Amino acid sequence: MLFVAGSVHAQRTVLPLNENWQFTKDNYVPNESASKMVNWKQVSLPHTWNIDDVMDDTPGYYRGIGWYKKTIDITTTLFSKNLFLYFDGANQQTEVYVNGKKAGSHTGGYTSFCIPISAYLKAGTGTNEIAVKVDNSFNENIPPLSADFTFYGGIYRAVSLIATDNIHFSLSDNASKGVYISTPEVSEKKAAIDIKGSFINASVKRKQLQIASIIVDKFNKEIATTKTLATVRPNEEKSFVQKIANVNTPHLWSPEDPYLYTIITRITDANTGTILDEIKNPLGFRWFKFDADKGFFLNGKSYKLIGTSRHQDYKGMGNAVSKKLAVEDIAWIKKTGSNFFRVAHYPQDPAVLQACDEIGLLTSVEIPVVNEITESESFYNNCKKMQIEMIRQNYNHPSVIIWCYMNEIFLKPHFADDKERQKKYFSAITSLAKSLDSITRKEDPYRYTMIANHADFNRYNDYQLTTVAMITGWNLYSGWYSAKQEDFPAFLDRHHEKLPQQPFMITEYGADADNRIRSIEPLRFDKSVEYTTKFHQFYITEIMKRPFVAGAVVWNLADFNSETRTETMPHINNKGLLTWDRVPKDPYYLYQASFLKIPFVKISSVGWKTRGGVADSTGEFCYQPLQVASNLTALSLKLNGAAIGDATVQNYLAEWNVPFVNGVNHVEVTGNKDGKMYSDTLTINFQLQPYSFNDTKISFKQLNILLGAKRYFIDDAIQQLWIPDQPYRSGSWGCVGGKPFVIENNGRLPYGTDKNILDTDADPIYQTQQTGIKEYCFDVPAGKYELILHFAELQGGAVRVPPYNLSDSGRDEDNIKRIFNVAVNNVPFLENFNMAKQYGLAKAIVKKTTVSVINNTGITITFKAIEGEPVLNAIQLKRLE
Ligand code: GCB
Repeated sequence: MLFVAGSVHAQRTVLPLNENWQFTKDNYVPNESASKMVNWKQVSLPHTWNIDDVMDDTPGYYRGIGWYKKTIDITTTLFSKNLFLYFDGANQQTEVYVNGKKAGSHTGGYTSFCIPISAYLKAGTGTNEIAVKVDNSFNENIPPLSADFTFYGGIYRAVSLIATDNIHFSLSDNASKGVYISTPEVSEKKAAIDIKGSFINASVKRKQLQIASIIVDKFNKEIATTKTLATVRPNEEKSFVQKIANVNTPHLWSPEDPYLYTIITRITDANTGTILDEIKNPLGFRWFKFDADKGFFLNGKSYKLIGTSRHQDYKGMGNAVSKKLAVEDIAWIKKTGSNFFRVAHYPQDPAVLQACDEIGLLTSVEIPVVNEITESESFYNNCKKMQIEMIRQNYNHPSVIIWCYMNEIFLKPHFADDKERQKKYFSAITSLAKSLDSITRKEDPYRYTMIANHADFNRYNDYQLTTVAMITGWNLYSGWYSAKQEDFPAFLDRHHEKLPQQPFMITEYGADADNRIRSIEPLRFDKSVEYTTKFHQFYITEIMKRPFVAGAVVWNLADFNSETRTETMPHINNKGLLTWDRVPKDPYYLYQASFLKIPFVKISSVGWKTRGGVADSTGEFCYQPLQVASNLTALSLKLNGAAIGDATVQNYLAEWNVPFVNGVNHVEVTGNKDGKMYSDTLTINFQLQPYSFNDTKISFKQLNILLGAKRYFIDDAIQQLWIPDQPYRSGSWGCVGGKPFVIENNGRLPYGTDKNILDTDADPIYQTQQTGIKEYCFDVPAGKYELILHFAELQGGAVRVPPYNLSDSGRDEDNIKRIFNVAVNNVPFLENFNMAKQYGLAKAIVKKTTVSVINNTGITITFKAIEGEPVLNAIQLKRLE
């Protein structure tokens, strides 16, 4: 129910309409009694119906129709107004019904839309039903067709009811504000402002009106005003143009000082003086340019654009993220020391750009034309409509400097088997790009245009996608998807050499880091945080060396859902500097160290607080690396009060090999800048494993071991630490025989598989394996032990290829027969064990037993092949008595 308190004044009222909606996936016919059988569930907005099914083990998620309905009260005062429903966004096709009649519809999941509803309303309490049909089915005419993110369905942004006077600024212009502000001339000395817009007279009378635009500063002090008189006939829509030519010594807007004026545009009845409608817009004075040699300039000063992208997605919420959380994300970006935000791959909640204006982040915004196109008029028209909606809805944000309209559009090249046809398809993309570019320049001559390409330089260049837009964007992943990091600087130099006139920026770069995975021997695609930290360090260094690189954008601010992904955290893209629920990973701190202008010292391995490892031969320590991100030159480290040593900070990182002791380790790092001390501390809980089980210094409690892996895994759900395997050593423990499982002919994973392991969220426990294992031994002393063996059949079956995967064409793995017996201290434990047959492929299998060890015989687990090679994925041993 919507209650409108008190009177509604002449100016517009905006009432939030987010509570008490009913939702169903059943068939519904608005306002028909036959629909009474529908099962409704009460929800509030923002809402998506895909929170759970994008995370389960069943591939795919619901892409279809959902209905929302709600009853609203329309008081007589409200009834006399012009009423509109304003949707911040719904994915992706929406039809709006009022009292059973279709009032409007919208195509596209990422731009706002506004539906006039007055004609369908009745005055009264509880008498008006709003029903909204939302459909997120695949539609070949609506971008995005495919992408590395999830197309969650629902009214996933806020809805409001706008009530205006009969005379109001246009609400029918692509859900824009109806008023467009631009600053065609800005300098330190003076600025000129253009105000354009249109208004409507929906009354039956001819009216004489005054349109005034008033600029006020931060303190609400009037700076300049312009007024225009207009006469409007009944039902006439009229446009207006105003100019304020001389704002002297404007306070400039910049990331360091995001000073905003407000521009109030007002319609007044010229005869009575009543204010009929009023709109407020932010106004920021800045000028900027891109230069192919020197990069980007704002207000005459050289800037390297540094920032991240972001998806509107959060753990447990899908894309139905509140405005508050969206705004917090903007603060996370700003706090890296960034000055830029690529709003990719689609326009986001209106609160996002407002926050960028206020906090001081420059932005580029884009429509979701990703990976591929459909060669149809309908597809082209939807792209154009989206581009126009995006520009008009976001035109007044001073933070926006670039409009973008395509991302990696050659990633999924159609017609691979028909080269002639393929050329036509590519040319169709070029003409779509040209028409989107020219629409954009016409809509907004004051900003730049951009396309984000992937690293296939020649193809994009051959089809002019390097030069159609004013700036070329490159998404570069050398050292991640492709093997060699050094290809990254080489690519930058190549662009500059081949296209010396064309400004460019790196629109994406990044590597996955699963915050639960750590490694002392980090390798590409092991998903360890350590690999990714080094990756970013290398990239930052190369980016900063080259003035012609206008900017660089990390992919991504936070981990996000991409339903088709598998890997260590199925359904999640782990390229975030933050986790999905916004916990900073080590590289986040590297960015702070690199770009914050204040002295900075932070133990960046902060996520690796639960550690463990085998003691060295002294039995007292285990050496492991610890990283600190800092912009100081040198730092010193103490462990439990004792000095460990000094380290020079190199490219914003300092590293120590720390002799951790069993139990609590207090680490303190300090540094000095201009006579001032800066420090950080961290407490690490280290589970030291005895060098030899006979060692009396440390008593053995529990071991959790990953086989065939060089990584540590912290199962954060239960704070359990898993350490990598070691070859068996007498007096200790380890594996005998076999080798780590590696996917055949795979150019990426150094070990293990990337398949989703069913029935577990701790996939890394099962994704690696020792193949051909003969024995596993623990030379433990007498006692009672719990032994748990973890298995999964990693070999066999077809592997789906997610849409982002370019050089990987998917695979059909050979199914193999594997039958073996397992015995524990010669007692049969598993017989004729056939994982594929008994459990299925890639399924987590847990086998538990207790073992009593008498005397010093230890525990020996033997694996005997019946067919194929025996395997073991992980093993746990716990002392019970
Ligand atoms: C890209 C895409 C982005 C993906 C990213 C990745 O190039 O533009 O949508 O998420 O790579 O992580 O693979």
